[in-house]
Amino acid sequence: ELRYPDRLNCVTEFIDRHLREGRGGSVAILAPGGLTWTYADLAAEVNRIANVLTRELGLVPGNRVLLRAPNNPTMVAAYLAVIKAGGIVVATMPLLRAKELTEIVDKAEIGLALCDDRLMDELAKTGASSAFLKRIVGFAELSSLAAAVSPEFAPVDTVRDDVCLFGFTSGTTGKPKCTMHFHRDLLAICDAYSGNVLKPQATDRFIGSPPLAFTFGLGGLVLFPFRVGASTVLLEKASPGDLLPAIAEFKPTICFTAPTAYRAMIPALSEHNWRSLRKCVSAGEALPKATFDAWKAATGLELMDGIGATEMLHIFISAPEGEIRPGATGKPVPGYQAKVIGDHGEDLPPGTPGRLAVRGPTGCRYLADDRQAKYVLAGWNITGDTYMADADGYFWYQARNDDMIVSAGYNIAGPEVEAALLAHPAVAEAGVVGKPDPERGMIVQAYVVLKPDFPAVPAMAVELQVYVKAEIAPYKYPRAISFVDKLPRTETGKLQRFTLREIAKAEAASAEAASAD
Ligand code: 3UK
Repeated sequence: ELRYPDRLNCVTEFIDRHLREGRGGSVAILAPGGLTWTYADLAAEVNRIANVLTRELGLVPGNRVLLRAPNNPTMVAAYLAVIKAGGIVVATMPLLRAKELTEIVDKAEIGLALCDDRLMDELAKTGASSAFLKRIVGFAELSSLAAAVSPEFAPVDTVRDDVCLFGFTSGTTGKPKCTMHFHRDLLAICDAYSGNVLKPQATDRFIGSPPLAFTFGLGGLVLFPFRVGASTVLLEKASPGDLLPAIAEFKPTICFTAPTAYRAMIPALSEHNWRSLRKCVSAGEALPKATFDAWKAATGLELMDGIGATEMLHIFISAPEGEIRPGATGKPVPGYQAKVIGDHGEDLPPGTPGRLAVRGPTGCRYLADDRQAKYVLAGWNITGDTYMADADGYFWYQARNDDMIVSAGYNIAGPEVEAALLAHPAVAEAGVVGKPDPERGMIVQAYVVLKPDFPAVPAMAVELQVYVKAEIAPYKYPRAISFVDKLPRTETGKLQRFTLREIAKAEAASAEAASAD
């Protein structure tokens, strides 16, 4: 069980403790352009910003502060300064537009924003129209204010159950959901997932692509390294094409990114020196076995899959090295419980797919949302995923609950068909959804990105259909295959099946109109 003192400001554990224990000279942050911050440098920067927040910007404990920036050192310092000053961080994705920022500002009742100057425009539109947002401070102004104040700041004396961060997820549709996390949660994800599954050392160096506004990135690129006094490489640009050269330059040992990025890096591995890598974590969406196998064949490393959620802050099902089963997500992380339940909440036996429910120290608490009554039952969070448990307690991902395709009475999981397609040597990416069909209700429609040098011709579609029929139950094969240049994805690396479903629906409607003519 995870125990923390009643009075706790988590930033003291992530930074001040290292100074107290003589590690102030260890490197905390590296960034392109030669920037290096030790833990002492980081502590001073955090303290200066905390002084600006409390003395000049009027922050009082419990205030919510919006952060908007790419992954860079000032973003991290501002993040930790808000928490050290007793505030609540609301970090936002760099690609969000004014409309989405306004929804967040209104829902979280945010009065102050700290913003990288390059991302100011959309936020300024929000500020102009908001009843809540009173002040936006650019990073350049923040730095000049910070340079004029003391590098000492005593942490605000919060308790372990004080909220210190709001996590927003937009989901695929509708209004953004907001979940609340405590000071102790930020330590708990380090001590439960990172400490038991990832097991980093102070000598490790972390790198990766997820934005810090995505809690996958916050954990993997800030909290896990800082918990053990390790270092992190922050990249403002971290597409697969940027990540490999950065790995060659900075020689990190631990990498965090999404399955699609690992797939995209495989063909280019031979052109870069990636051999410093020891552990590679994959999350955000399902890791197909074909991707696991291809990464292992190319690097000798076993990708560490893990399912996490903003609701639970980080990963709650995964497997340590030596216990990985390719194709399975893993077992509940120590400290968490997971189960597969039926439509009426009953436990389902091994081998039966059903709804995933998870319970643990870090969630789930929605802010002002009737989702709490619907999706959190007796402490168990219903994640919205269909999973199957096996007799050994491993959990196997099937689909998002609404990504099941019902075709001529069969239930077909889109991701299973995608995984089968990805095992074919010609396929780079695949997205599979239901397409309305007058006879079958739905047919299985695949959108496929081919690898370079494979022709997008009808014979290729037939070859893929034959291939899938041999890999999985034949009734699951994609009756329709379209070749596309790329698939729609979120900033967090998730396939936007919602968008694919709309495309499929429009295609079906126009096909029907054409046949009626
Ligand atoms: C899906 C996965 C299969 C799944 C997240 C690690 O993704 C994160 O949080 P979100 O709130 O989305 C949660 C949903 O994403 N998912 C995530 N990982 C996996 N599906 N296999 C996986 N390994 O539908 C889940 O319900 O954006 C991931 C750490 C922190 C996070 N916030």
